[in-house]
Amino acid sequence: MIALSQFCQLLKGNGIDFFAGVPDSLLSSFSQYLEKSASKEQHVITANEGNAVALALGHHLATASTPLVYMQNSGLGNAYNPLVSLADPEVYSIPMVLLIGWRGQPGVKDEPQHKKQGAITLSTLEAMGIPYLQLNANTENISDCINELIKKAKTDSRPVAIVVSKSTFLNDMVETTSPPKKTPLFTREKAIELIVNSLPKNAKVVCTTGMASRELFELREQQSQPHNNDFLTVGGMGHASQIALGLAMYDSNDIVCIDGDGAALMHMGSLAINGHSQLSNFKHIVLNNGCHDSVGGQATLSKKIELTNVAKSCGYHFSVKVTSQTELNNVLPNLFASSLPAFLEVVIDRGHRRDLSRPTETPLQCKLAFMGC
Ligand SMILES: Cc1ncc(C[n+]2csc(CCOP(=O)(O)OP(=O)(O)O)c2C)c(N)n1
Repeated sequence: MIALSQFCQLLKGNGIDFFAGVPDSLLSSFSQYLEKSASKEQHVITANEGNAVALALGHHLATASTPLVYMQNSGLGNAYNPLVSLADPEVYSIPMVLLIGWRGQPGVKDEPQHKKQGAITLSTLEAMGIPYLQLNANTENISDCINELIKKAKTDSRPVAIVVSKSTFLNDMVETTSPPKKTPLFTREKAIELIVNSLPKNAKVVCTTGMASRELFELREQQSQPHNNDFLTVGGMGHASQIALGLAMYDSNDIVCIDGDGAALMHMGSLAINGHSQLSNFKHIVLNNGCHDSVGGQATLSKKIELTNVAKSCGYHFSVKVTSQTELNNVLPNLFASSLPAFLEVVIDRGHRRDLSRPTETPLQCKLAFMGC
């Protein structure tokens, strides 16, 4: 494994001191390092990966330095446009280092949603003309390789990428034994249970990326309920509410989107489209734990903004925030009774069970069951 301290030292030695990105579980130790050592002028967790590239670009314009943008490879799609139509050497020619967590790497066991993205990660970078270095626990001469790659970014004034395999970094910098946490008061899992138990008859659920979908799947198993009313947005983070809207337009049942705060922020423009849809059967619930809990708990800004005001401004007719189980139970009937698009923010604690299982049905099986095929 590569000591995180050595890697960070190499970045520092190359003058890299500005970071923007969306967290990834493979890079969670790097996120912890940034949390500990970078000031808020040096590190921004952005809403999506394209934003991170744009922010880094702006940073370069202001300082002429070479920033680092980190992401999971599933975020490459979000980053693609500003990379090829702005940062590319044929346009503004901006030096930056992309640090990309390689989920779904061929030969490494991973979830179905990561397979394709993992298989095409290197060829996508090649098609984009982005020189890259693969970093894994066995990479030799990492100093030379990284120094050379960053030199290329600077001399050619272009984006370059470091593609990081699973279990590459040895976290030798951050205290890994966290202090004993108090038992969470109101978990995402509990919120999902209360929502599911109050769903109107025939309601369909579109659930967001990450642990929420795993928790929903497990809950249905525990309650011996079928999965055919649930669509799990296992990939495409941030798109659950538009999937729900697409459904709600042509399915008269109640369509309930269970969203995450990080996901809702990632493509917040969707709220305007949802809110103005005028659909009585569209219900949007954001479970706000103020962080990207599924990939390491890195902070979002969602507890610092009034999501209910955003939703109201975006045209949602009903927009309410609750902070306890009792409030949630009380408000759910009103949410479901709303005759225009309705929004509910549920403030919850961070954290999830370590022994949470994974969906045992394939995405294709789930889709067919959901569509009643
Ligand atoms: C485009 C994209 N970027 C990053 C990820 C990695 N990822 C998976 S879940 C997740 C966090 C989601 O946070 P939030 O919506 O707040 O839900 P929580 O995990 O807190 O329940 C991230 C960043 C991804 N799947 N897709």
